Amino acid sequence: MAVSGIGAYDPDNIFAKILRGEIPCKKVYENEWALAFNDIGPKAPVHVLIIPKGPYVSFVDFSARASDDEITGFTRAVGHVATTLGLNEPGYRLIGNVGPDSGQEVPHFHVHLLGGHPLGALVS
Ligand code: DGP
Repeated sequence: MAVSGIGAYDPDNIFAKILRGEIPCKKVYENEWALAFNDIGPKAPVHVLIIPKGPYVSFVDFSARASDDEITGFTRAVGHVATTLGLNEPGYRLIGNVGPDSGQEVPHFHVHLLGGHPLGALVS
């Protein structure tokens, strides 16, 4: 079910539980500011979710409230994962869903990193 609006952060959302170690995940990478793990329902051969460790509902929330260190650490984690998975040359896609129109299901900001085969045009 899609997130119905951008409200207050829910500390019981699934990704918060993953961050607290209450739900297992297949970790791909972690730094001080971010955690990357495989999506439970992959839509491509590589489908990694990268989440900041701080409590941010959406990209808007993250970009407005996160510290410069958090934003840098998160951004570097995304680049590191793409690089270490060997995706830079064939390419990959980053998607960040925000709010109900996007179909965002988990109200903890995250980006999807998809790759491993041709993904086709998103907009044509
Ligand atoms: P979004 O629609 O952008 O909110 O995508 C949320 C993604 O999270 C979706 O692709 C499925 C994934 N997901 C949901 N629950 C879990 C979980 O418990 N573990 C993992 N690894 N991924 C999950």
